[in-house]
Amino acid sequence: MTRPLARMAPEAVRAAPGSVLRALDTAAAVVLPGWWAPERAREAAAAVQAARDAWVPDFDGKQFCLGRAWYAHLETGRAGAYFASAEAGNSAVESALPGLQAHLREALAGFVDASVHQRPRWGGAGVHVFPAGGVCATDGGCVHFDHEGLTPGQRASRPAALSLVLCLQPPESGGGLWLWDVELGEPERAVGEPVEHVSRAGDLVVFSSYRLHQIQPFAGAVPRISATLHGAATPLGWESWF
Ligand SMILES: O=C(O)CCC(=O)C(=O)O
Ligand SMILES: [Fe+2]
Repeated sequence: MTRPLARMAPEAVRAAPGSVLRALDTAAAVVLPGWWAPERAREAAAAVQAARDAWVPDFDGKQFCLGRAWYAHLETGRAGAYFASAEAGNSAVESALPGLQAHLREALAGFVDASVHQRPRWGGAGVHVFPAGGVCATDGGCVHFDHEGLTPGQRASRPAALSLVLCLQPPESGGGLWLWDVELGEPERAVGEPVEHVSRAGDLVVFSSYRLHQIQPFAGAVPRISATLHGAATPLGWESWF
């Protein structure tokens, strides 16, 4: 059986700390339509585009990042560069989008009803830019779990771990997020149909970082821009990184 998406109103979620994490017991993802007003998201997307000089190319320019994305650095042999420049990345995000990193950390704290601290020396929330006409647009993203930032201890103990994706600029068409009813480490079995959410500017999607997902191909002349934060439960509240 395919797990459904749960759509929750931002006001209801703000009034009920922990409700997003609880909903994820049975949902593939929680969608918070209009977490930001569309104008706020559009202004943020414009600020990201104006900060072009601060973008870092990932995977040879298939995608770009404002801030530093750990998985992209890890997978391309730049782990050292990640830690050497995480602070500069955080400053670039803060300069283009003041308060975004703290905002997403606070949002996560409400979703799980726990304190959230930024992992020392790691990047805070950052922004992915998938160019119009690029590889992600034509082929879609890779099918993956968001597991790269989990420590070896977390891989073993498997604490709750969430990914937050805030849509700043949707593409003109396509570019939805597919999520499967498959979790990291499950024994191999037939995979059912995915569920899809096609975000509008300002929508926030929250899902287990252990859940298989993929960005769909997209069309049009504008890049697909999304802000992301990852978090996991620890014995002392939650920690977050990007
Ligand atoms: O932008 C999105 O919708 C998801 C991005 C994603 O899956 C990732 O960066 O790991
Ligand atoms: Fe992902």
